Amino acid sequence: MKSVEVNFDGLVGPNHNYAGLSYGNIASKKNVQAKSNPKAAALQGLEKMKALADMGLVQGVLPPHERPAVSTLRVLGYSGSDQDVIQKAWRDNPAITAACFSASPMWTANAATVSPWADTADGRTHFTPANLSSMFHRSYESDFTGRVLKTIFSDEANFCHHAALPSGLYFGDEGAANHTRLCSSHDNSGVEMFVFGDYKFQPNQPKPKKYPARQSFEASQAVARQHGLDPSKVVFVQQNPDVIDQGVFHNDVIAVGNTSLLFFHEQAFLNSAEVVREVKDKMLDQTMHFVEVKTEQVSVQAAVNSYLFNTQLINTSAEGEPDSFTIIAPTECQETPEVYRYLNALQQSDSPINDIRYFDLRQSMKNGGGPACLRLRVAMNERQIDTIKPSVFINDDLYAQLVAWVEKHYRDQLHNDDLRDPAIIDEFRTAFDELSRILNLGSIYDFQR
Ligand code: SUG
Repeated sequence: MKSVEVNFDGLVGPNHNYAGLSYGNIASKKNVQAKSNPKAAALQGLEKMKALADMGLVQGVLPPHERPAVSTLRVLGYSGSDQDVIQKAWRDNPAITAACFSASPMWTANAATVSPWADTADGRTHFTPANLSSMFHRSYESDFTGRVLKTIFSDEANFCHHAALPSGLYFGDEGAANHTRLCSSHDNSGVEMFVFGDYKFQPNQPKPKKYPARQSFEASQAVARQHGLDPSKVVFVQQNPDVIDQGVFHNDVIAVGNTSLLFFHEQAFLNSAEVVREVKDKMLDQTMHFVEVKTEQVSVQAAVNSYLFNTQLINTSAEGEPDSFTIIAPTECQETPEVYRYLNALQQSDSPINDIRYFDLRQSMKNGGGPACLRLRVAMNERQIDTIKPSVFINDDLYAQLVAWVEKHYRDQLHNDDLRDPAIIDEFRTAFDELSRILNLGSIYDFQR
């Protein structure tokens, strides 16, 4: 039964804003308090989804989370009506309240780690929502993420859902942003590569000095264990702590892989040569392409500014033909001269990367989220796809409905101070309520229950 890559992109919420919430994420810090354009952000994301669907990929959509996160503020001791909770919290604690308005769940590469059926002991596809413990505004995403994943991937014969790992830094887990599956085809078992920032239970190991390592070794190991992966097909790789200190807060800012291709910067890992050797060994006789970018070709700084490695690698290989890939890149790659030069040369070279398409995702990029951050990959076979409600898959009709929904409900300018407007809660809820009907997800939001 043929298996394919399905991307589930996060739909940007009407609350998209720049609050400077992510320490170690340079774009987030740089754009703090800038005016956002939620309408443009959502339309840019939808355009990418539509383009991938038009390329023949199965493209899904995940809904934005309810914001403001009244339930989180209640856990923090605020009470009364929803309006009371928000207004008291704004008066008392503007920083915490701003963090309860973030649209960060749009970056669904951080929603969960997914191990497809071909790799797992029980032949089901396993999901672990990421606890995102390292940043407060993301640390409460996992409950709703788990609810959405269980609603969409509801067939227990095909899908298995785990709880997020224990919260706190010991098991900090950032999901698929630090996980890559390499395989000859989605119908065959592959090698799952888990990239972590540091060890939490082993002293005297290298770690970043300036910015936090968001993913721990112990978290990566726990996810691999609970997904029932064969240890001889798993690779644990330490990120180079020096690049974390240069703004590489997730591995997907400096490396990306898909099926038979690993595209990475030479400084991405603590020991790149060892990574290549171990992947080759564990892939046994399956073909692998390694495209390693040298510092003299692209500096780490240029990679971080342009998000060269936060590109999507789309496998466009035809049966019986040599492997071939298309890169989905942000327009910042065209605007960063050394990166654009590199990409043009790459396309002409004998690497399997044959085509590059550029997308304007500036609204997301200004918070440190590129094309690959916006999608969660789930390789699925036809039987699994058939168990999923068609209402979450992008086609011309759903695309048109979502564009109309965005046009109707989203502002084209939002400043952080606007979030204090008491009327904004109803404005957002009206949009979320309508969306849950468009996507046919039932009463998924807290305010609907
Ligand atoms: O976690 N930015 C996100 C960006 C996530 C990118 N995802 C991947 N690389 N996979 C983060 O740092 C900024 C929000 C703000 O500052 O308003 C933010 O959360």
